[in-house]
Amino acid sequence: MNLEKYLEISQEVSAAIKNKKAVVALESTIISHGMPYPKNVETALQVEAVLREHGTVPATIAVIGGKLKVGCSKDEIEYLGKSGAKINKASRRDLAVLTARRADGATTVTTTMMIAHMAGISVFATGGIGGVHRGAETSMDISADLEEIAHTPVLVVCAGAKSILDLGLTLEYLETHGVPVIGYQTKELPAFYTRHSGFEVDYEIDSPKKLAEAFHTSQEMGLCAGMLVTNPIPKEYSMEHEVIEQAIAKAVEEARIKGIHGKQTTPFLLSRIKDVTGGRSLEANIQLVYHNAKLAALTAVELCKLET
Ligand code: PSU
Ligand code: MN
Repeated sequence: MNLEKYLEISQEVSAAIKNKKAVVALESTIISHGMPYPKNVETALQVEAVLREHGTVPATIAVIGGKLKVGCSKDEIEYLGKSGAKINKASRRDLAVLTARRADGATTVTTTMMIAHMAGISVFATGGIGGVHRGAETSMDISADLEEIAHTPVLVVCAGAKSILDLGLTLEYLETHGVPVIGYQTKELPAFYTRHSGFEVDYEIDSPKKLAEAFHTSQEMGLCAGMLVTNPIPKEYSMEHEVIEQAIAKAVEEARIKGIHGKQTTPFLLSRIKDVTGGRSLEANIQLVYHNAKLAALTAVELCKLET
């Protein structure tokens, strides 16, 4: 192994890790592919501010010029946001080739977890994870995120999964691969834009301290596995079930007609849902990311206490 050749940790993040201060990882696909410019950059900077407000150091992760960056600068975040879809969406299969080419890559949940773990960061906040897509029984479109959460020891805080996915199959897949799905102060799996999905989570946990204890136990036992915390969008920002379901159905049908597939699917659906809802889905998306960042920060602080 010669990881140091590739890994570039910012001074601030590296000092925090050394001094056992809480650090929370953030992904960059959400910046380059998940939201339009300039809202993506504003959100990325604001989510870092939320992490700081709650006593942690943010580490936005991306591949830039063949370096695995942990703790992107303001300029790098601006670059990732402005370049948008021109930046490759980098999942596990892309990481080595992009890095060898000295290329850029926007990291998904998968590669953000991988790089966070390489750097020694164990808490990660995002919006939504990838999962088993509707129609996966014929398309076999299953996000690499699920596999990664199964075997990379990082605690991922998200707002559940969007119903652009088949939530029932996503839960089955996670169960098979041994991922505990935890509801934060809820027994029901939240569905990203809405607080309800009709599916139960495996465990309800009601405090950051208890979340940290569960993850710490997994670490101490050497399970070498991730954990998925699903945090419902705050009521005031959640969307009506009917509105969002119709928008999703429309977007999914358009993707089918246009033959959108593979890594283009999620960005295409997100952008169409935003247009169909007149931008409301984007606002909900931004708010739930802040909400998740806060919970991730509080949990990371508790985890630090257990680790010292
Ligand atoms: N869900 C969202 N917004 C996103 C993504 C998912 O609500 O930006 C991104 C994440 O980076 C996630 C990736 O890891 O899409 C999943 O892509 P795929 O389904 O191609 O694995
Ligand atoms: Mn996919």
